[in-house]
Amino acid sequence: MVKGLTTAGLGKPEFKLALQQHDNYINALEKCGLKVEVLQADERYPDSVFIEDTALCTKDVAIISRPGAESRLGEETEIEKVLKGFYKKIERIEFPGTVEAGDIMMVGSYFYIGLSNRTNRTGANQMINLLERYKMTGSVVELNDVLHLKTGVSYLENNVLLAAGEFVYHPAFQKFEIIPVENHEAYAANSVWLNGCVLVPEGYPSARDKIKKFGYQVIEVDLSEFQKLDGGLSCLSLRF
Ligand code: CIR
Repeated sequence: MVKGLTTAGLGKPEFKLALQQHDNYINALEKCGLKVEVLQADERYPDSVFIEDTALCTKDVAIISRPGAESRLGEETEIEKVLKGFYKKIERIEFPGTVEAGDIMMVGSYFYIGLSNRTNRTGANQMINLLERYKMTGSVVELNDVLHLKTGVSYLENNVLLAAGEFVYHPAFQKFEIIPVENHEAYAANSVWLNGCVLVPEGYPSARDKIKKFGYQVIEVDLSEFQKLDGGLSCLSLRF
């Protein structure tokens, strides 16, 4: 993972510390009541720890994505093999479509799909068509400043949306009650709601306190070594 893609300028991750942080992340998921299956490292793909990008897992179907980053193409084939053990129905994004599922935010049966450097319009349209085949739907959101949609926005259920930067006043999201994350804490905008708990990256006290004020139980996880690779809290797991 130390060879993963990055624009963060925060230096190389410290591998041992990353392993510890990964263990703590798993413990936090389990604390929220999840059963966790940990996959073996795949040394061919330094970014494969950011497993969220490789598939969209819905209730009835898993949709295997097709990474927009060249070096990540192939990760999805491995994940498909694993998801076959959990899903009867598997669909796929096909060439020339690209989708990284970090660009997809689930709000019930509605999915917001970020158009980014990694997710193109063809891929997003394929995704929406597939969702509609399974009685779900979605729409696209254009991004300007972040890697993936969920780098800057997270749905915390109960009509509450945690948002930073370009998403705080984005017209697509004004129907939600927005918890604004300050710019210097923008990394915390990628938090995850799980069974009523919210996992928040450690080191962002203002965001943490705002989320607490909304009545959520908060669990903090230090992910500094993954942040060095532009990865957030949601990216490290597929949750279904
Ligand atoms: C990448 O650039 O693809 C990885 N270094 C980070 C991916 C982060 N994934 C995510 O935000 N869902």
